[in-house]
Amino acid sequence: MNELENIKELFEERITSVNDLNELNAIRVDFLGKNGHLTTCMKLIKDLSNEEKKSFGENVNKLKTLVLERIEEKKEYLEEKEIRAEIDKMPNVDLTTPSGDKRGSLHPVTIVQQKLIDIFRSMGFTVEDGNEVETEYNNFEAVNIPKHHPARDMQDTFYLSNGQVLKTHTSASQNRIMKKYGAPLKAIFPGRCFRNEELDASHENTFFQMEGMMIDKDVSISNLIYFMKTMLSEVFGKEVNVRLRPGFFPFVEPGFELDSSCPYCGGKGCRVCKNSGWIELCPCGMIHPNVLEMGGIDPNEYQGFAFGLGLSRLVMMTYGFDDIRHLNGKDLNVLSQTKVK
Ligand code: FA5
Repeated sequence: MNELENIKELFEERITSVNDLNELNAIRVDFLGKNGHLTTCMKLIKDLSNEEKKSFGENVNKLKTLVLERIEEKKEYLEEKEIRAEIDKMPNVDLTTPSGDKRGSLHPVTIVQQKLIDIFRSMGFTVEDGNEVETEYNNFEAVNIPKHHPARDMQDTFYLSNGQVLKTHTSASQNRIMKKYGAPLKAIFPGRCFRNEELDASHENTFFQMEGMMIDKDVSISNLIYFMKTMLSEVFGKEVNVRLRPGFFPFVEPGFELDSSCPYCGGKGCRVCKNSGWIELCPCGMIHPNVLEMGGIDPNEYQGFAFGLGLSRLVMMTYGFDDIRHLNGKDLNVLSQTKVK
């Protein structure tokens, strides 16, 4: 017993004065190593009488637990002390201050998307999240594109082994949102879309759209024109005109391509509008009765419009990028929102 008390005293003395991790390791070896004080005590147990074995064994174990705990505590303390010493040696810099010119920035898509969200929120629309991986049903069937319908060819996508798809358009969320809110509803849902495309300056395999839907009693094409004109005038910071041309999408009837008068030349003709005075911006239309019905909304009672803005292309136009691929690239000129010409 005396022997154990001596070991404990010696341990306390050494652990209290230890100053670095090497010294701590030496203590561990001296007490718990192969020939350490405590290991030697353990070896003695076998030669004791049964009674002595029990109490001595218990006491050795208690001391061993204490030694292990104290070494662990000290280790944490010394490690932290070493890190602090390293930090103190470093030049006096505040790692939390922004780094002047090299400061990061939001991605242009995020900036334009945020602006659109603010505009639509101010007009009473809710903002919804969409999935990037969708069921084939939501992406196609629920927007009136049954299996083997030729419209599927316009949006070739990536099929996953579980039968789901990378969504080809934000319209894939229409069905879920109708089921979530029922009618009436006013919602926008921006999101990343994927298509198996030939890439060029205006086609990416990964790009952003922003969808919007308004469903209520007596909604007409006039409402669609009003909201689109207001949104585009806000985005471009000046009053623009819009015009509708016929467009085919199985999920709207009638369907349109909506053009905006060119905000850069005021309609006179320039490089951006390819001298036509108009820019093609936003496919849209009145929601097809089948689509409303599949979303659980009675088409005899409610009507609605939907649009699918090409957000990446709008960003290109807003910032003057000549190639959509900059948006998924790592060119710092793009990420810091300077014009790439
Ligand atoms: C659609 O995706 C329809 N879902 C839009 C819609 C919604 C119509 C609601 C009616 C009602 P479209 O395939 O034309 O339509 O794509 C819409 C916009 O997304 C295009 O005008 C274009 O700006 C953008 N877009 C389409 N494909 C790409 C691509 N590969 N790269 C970049 N932008 C693209």
